[in-house]
Amino acid sequence: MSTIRRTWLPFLNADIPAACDTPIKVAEYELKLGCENLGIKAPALRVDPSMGEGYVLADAAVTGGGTGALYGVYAWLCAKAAGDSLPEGPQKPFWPLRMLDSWDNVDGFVERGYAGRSLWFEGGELRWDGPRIRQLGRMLASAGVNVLSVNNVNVRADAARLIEDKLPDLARLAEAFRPFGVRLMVSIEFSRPLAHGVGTADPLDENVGKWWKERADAVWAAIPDLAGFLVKADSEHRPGPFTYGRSHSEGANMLARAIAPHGGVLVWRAFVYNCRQDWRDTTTDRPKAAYETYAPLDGQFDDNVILQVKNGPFDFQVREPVSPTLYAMPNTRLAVEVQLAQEYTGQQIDIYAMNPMWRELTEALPPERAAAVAAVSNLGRDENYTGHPFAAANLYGYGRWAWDPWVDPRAVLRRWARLTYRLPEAQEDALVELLMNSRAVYEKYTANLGLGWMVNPHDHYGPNPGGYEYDLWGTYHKANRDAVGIDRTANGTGYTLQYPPQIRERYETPEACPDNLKLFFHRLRYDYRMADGRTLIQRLYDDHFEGCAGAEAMAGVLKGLDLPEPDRTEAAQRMEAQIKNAREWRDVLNTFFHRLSGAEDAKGRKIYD
Ligand code: GCV
Repeated sequence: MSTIRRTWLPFLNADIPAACDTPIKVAEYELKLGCENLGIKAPALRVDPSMGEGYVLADAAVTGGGTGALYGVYAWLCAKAAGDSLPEGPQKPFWPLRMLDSWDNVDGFVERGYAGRSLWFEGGELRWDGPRIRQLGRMLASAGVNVLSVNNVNVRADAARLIEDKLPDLARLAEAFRPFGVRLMVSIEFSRPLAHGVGTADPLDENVGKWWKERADAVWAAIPDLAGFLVKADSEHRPGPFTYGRSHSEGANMLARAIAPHGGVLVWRAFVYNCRQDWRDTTTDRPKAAYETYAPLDGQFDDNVILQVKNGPFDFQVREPVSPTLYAMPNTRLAVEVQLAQEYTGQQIDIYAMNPMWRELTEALPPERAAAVAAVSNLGRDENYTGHPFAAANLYGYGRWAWDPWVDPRAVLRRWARLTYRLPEAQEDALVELLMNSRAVYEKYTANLGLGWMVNPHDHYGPNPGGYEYDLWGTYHKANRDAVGIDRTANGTGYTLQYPPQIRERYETPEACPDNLKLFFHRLRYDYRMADGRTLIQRLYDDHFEGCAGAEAMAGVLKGLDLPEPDRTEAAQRMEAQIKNAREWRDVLNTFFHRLSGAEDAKGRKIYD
């Protein structure tokens, strides 16, 4: 018997019967269970199919379309449980596709997974625990996530079989998630026709198109509501149209046409760059790559193609400017991709709440620019699903942000904290502030002033300022004894020229550029004077010391919280690891810059020789 681990829905403390096989039946069940546990009178549940995913809440009634009724029930219960008033007027999601992308391999390993093995793959097979999947369905629906991509975008041979002989198993998984309004998506291998004797994967070859069309017909016959295919092509050694001298619109459109008759979307990732760069090559600047590949193709993608662009031009660093590709393609359906998996942001050991970061994204990029949103999942088989119990706030918060990109991050974190823990008021305030500041703290000890990539290569946890410096990945900071950073202005690599003029202006000079991105856009001398009068080197030292002290202060706050077990122990153990990590970052980065610059810390703190 698997455990129903408490989440942000502790009042839904029993397994949902498998017989609840539609969103309406789940809604009825949840409403009864939740109201019983909360000791309140259940409202009427009314279904109005014309409302789709939307709903209207009143004290006495929840009204919504099929999935909307389910969303409405969760919203109603959550508001009541939190002691908040019900939202007024019709509610509906901003983005119609709110995707969660799992990077699960069929052998059970999760690429960049920090919460255990896959929840649905093991030993090459699709295997899952019914109650756990239903609990996950409940979590996803209550957050508002409606698409789950099940397998890693790096599709290895066995995973390609998900749309072949493993299709019946995939159809069963789709069935398990369907009552929660969650449609599956599957990552496919662009070159797969080769494995079936087609002889080429050239997207303009008639037999290739025919092969994919037949595959799509079989896939949608088995899973009629499959959301679509997800593709990583010509990226980090994955096959793609470039092999055949074709463009990415030609590649994507071929696949899109195969699935269009079934209403599927073809999500094509824009994570394309030269991952075999010579560090001596100063003419290539990796952040420019996606724009160079895709901006010229604007308007050339079919209507059912969605180009999925990472939020920043590099790769989910702690802080990056918004990817210029997201401003450059008004005639293409775009999805913004964020990463819940804390690959570069503490690996679900260090606390890092993401809603404040997503809100900054909303402010920088009008949400209307994107047609959809996607997040790399932070889920795994750990009993609490997310490794760190607080990482659940990022799953919940992602759903809330995808529903309403203008949502107040503090309100989201407070809602999550209150529903999950119901702490005394002062403790809840302390937890919310801890979460709100967690990214700033982490940023200070690992990646201040926009300096990313000083991590241990490949693993991406812990400091290693030289780790990527002479490597192939195009991620250099070029620190020497005088200066650090890359000049990405018009006089440098020209990266800033990819932005519309009003955005470019913000970055073009070191004076205009916000501090938190200064060393992303500029190469500055250590004696450069920041606006507050400090030298750059002093600011580097100060931030590393302050970040580490911030982590230590978080530990003090955490100790004062009456969290229930096992969360208390799990959070405390991870906090200890976070402090060790923060000290390591502080000392390694300070020593690195001290050895290079020879500059003393104006405050005389300990910097190791
Ligand atoms: C799935 C980064 C990660 C890879 C990931 C890749 C991607 O490079 O380190 O693990 O591969 O991004 O987004 O495709």
